[in-house]
Amino acid sequence: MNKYIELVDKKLNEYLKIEYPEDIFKSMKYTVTLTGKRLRPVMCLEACRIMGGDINKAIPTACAIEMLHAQSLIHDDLPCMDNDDFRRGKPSNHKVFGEAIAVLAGDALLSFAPQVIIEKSELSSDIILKVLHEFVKSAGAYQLIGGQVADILSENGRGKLNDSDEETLKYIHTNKTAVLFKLALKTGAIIAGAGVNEITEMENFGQKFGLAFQIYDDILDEISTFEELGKTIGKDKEAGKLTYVTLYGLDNARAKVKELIADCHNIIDKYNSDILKSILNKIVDKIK
Ligand code: GRG
Repeated sequence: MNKYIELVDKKLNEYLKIEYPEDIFKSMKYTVTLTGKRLRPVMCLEACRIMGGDINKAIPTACAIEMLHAQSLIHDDLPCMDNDDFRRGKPSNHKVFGEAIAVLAGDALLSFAPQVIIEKSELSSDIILKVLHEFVKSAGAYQLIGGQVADILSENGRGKLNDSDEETLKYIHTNKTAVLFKLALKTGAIIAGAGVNEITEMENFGQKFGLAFQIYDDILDEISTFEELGKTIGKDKEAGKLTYVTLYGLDNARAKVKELIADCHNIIDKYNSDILKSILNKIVDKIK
């Protein structure tokens, strides 16, 4: 896992060159290169490896997905959204560069990421097109942006899907969080040339993992510390946000994470991936 992270960090630094006007490139690079867990690029590379592919071919896509993730964090922290002053243990992007540059840095990452996939991938144009299709679908209003909008509306109990908290919560978790894990695992498998069934298995794994990860994130928002998470805690409750914890309580949330992680193990056990297994185990260990 550390080898993957080193590789991704090296390439992210290489791709994000600082040119005139420096502020925008510095702002883009700031959030992307701050220390994060790098779960999405690691999952992309590992999905490629377990499907028999060459991980070097998946590196541009893995980095592009981390850029998309960083973009969503920059915009999520803005005063008009979650209004968070800290991210990854450091001041949020807009606190360092100002709101105008932070908005533009997010926008710029959103267009630079697919550019990296196109320019840096040593893949056939057929595979690049498939990867780009997954990328733009995931980032758009039918998925990531839709998830964020439903999340914002939930603060005031508005915009419920079918008037149901349960359905709304599943929509938010699927589109705001699971989407990028699914994108990472699916594109890793596509780059490896995996078959339809294996690609679907990776997508199912990403969906279950994403739901578990968002509930885990919401549990940590209640039980963890600023020092451990690197961001302000307890904000969900304060904002009256719809989360698994606010809806069902901590004990039920812990039980749900364990159930989803067990499902994830059932999907990937046959692939013998120590990396994916250790990610799953860490999630369960942290909420004990
Ligand atoms: C695509 C234009 C466009 C906008 C995106 C702002 C937004 C719309 C979406 C926000 C989505 C969001 C912030 C989801 C939270 C997902 C989540 C649990 C993030 C934390 O992930 P970690 O813990 O973070 O993997 P690190 O820092 O370790 O990478």
